[in-house]
Amino acid sequence: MRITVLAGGVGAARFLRGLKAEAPDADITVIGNTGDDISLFGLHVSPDLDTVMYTLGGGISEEQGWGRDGDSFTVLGELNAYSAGSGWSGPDWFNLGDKDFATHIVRTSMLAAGQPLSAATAALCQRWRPGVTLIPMTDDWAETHVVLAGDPGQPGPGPGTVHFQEWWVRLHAAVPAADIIVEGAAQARPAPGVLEAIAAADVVLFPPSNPVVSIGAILAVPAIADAVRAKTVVGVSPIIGGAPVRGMADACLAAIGVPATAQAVAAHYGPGLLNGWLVDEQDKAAVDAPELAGITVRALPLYMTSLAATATIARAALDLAQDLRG
Ligand code: FO1
Repeated sequence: MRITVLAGGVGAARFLRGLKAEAPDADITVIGNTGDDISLFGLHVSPDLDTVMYTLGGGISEEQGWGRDGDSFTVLGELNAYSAGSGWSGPDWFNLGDKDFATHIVRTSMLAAGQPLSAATAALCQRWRPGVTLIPMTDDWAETHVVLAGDPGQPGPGPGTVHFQEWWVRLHAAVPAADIIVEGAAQARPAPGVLEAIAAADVVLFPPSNPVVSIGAILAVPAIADAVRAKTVVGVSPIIGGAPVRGMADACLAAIGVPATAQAVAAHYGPGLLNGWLVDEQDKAAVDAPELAGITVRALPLYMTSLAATATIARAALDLAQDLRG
């Protein structure tokens, strides 16, 4: 069975562990979000690609959901020491670990040698062996930026726009966002293998990733959205009981005017894209919601509290896809 998954960070990576356990013989291709990517200290950092690679490859920091297990932060401390008072300064709010730096150095050196991001990702996966084919959504530049909401009482230009990571990590998404834009996505081409993996898939899955900055960023690449629309797509709600299970997807949804409910997220994707939708039992009202006509909704426990629980969710997604394909 061929499964293609559009993946963001932590939620997707944990879901993929369950999917691999539930379908060990499946050929799984993961299309990873690169809108989160950021250049720091001259290095290209790909947080969502690394979270999938480390999680499935066994190198993830479990408590953080990002970065390497058992990492130290000596290099970052040294960089910050140079920032103080010298003519140079670098961000001190993005915690890059010493082991993690090696990943960004390998990636950046391959990019500097003219290799595309997809080749660098494949090279890094040679070490981690995640058990899936991990392909970035595009090899072109595409970056998620957040337009900060100005103070309605203040005339003049708003506070401006920041890189998603600065909003997410430094500002903790606490400053309201007026909009979230994936710069460059409209011109970006799918990376080699992306369209083929979508076309060849028996099912395309949306794991419980952030619908705006993860799944939404991948779908912002026009050719990808068009290819996905032609397939049977089953999604897993990242929102349970009106709140994101993890992260701050509600702040992202508010930025685009979508309520943080399992039903509203499915309606946001729409029946032209989404064919099946799994919601938690707390949201079972979505099963018969007229707003979701055209989308088959099923309710079951959605908390990924263990590998077995996650595998059960993955099984439900595959079964729904099977039923939808007839
Ligand atoms: N997220 C944080 O909240 N704080 C951090 O200091 C942080 C560092 C970091 C370093 C490498 C990396 O690959 C990811 C990192 N993240 C951090 C997560 C990152 O912001 C992700 O993009 C989000 O979790 C959304 O996927």
